Amino acid sequence: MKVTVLVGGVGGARFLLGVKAALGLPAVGPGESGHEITAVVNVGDDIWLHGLRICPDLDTCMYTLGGGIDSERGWGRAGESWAVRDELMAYEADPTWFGLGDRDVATHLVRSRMLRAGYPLSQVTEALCHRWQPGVRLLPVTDDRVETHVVIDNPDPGPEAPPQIAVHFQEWWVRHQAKPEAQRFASVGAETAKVLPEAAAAIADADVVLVAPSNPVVSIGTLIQVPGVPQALVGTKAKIIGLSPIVGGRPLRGMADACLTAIGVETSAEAVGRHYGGRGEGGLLDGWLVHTGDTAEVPGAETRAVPLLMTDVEATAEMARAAFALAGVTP
Ligand code: FO1
Repeated sequence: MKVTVLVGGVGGARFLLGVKAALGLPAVGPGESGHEITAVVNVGDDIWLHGLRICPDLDTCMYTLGGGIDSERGWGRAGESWAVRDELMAYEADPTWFGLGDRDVATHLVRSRMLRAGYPLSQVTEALCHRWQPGVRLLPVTDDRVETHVVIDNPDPGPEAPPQIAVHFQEWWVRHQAKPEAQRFASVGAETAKVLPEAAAAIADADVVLVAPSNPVVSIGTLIQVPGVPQALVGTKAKIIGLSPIVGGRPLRGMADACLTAIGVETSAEAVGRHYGGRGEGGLLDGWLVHTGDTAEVPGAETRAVPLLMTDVEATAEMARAAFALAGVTP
């Protein structure tokens, strides 16, 4: 069975562990099962810092599925040390608000060297995954630069200063902890970007497409706006099943509520499902899984309530199985 999963960062990576387990693969590392899992990953969080290209969502998926993640943080490497970061701070080399671990820096050095040599991000990712063996095909949604920037009120509006400024998503998310009210999100580069052909094909040829419980605005929202993705989603014969990242009116991790509020969407499983839209009404979803106890009416999509807490791999595998069942496919 060909399973294609649209993913962002931490939640998406954890969900992929369960998808692998549900298909008889070891959660971490490579395996043989006759099934093909392709993860189409958001690149909107990516950023150039200190001359290095950092791809948080791709790295979180690669490290999580390859066994190198620091599972407490949900990003970066296990067993990390911070000498480079501390030296950068000693030089007062801005930005100092983004923590680059020493082991993680090696990933960014390899990636940046390959990008500068002209390799596209998809080939860079394939090369990095040769070491990590994630057991799924990890594809950036595009090889092009698409970055999420956030428009906020100018924190120091001098007489000449503009009333609003745009900051990179990472600055809003990490430096400001998503506190400044996001006036809107801009996907810089989206208008000229094009979907990675292999990613479009993975959506078009899938037996089922899953929308991971990732941030519905800056991860899934950014991903499905890349030119070529909407066409692939409309055209696929596969059922498209989403899993709510909002449980009991709250995001399980991260600050998706700050993002949803910014776009005028209530923080609830039903509101996110309606935001994605039912496929029968021209939206994204054939099916929408919400957590037991939550309810959701999504016109044009079938909704089911199942446990959606990714407490361990088996619980997450059950979520994937529920999504397969809602799609009417059996591995
Ligand atoms: N998140 C933080 O809250 N603080 C950090 O210093 C930080 C550094 C970092 C370095 C590499 C990386 O891949 C991710 C990092 N993140 C950090 C997480 C990152 O902001 C988020 O994982 C995603 O961008 C949101 O999905």
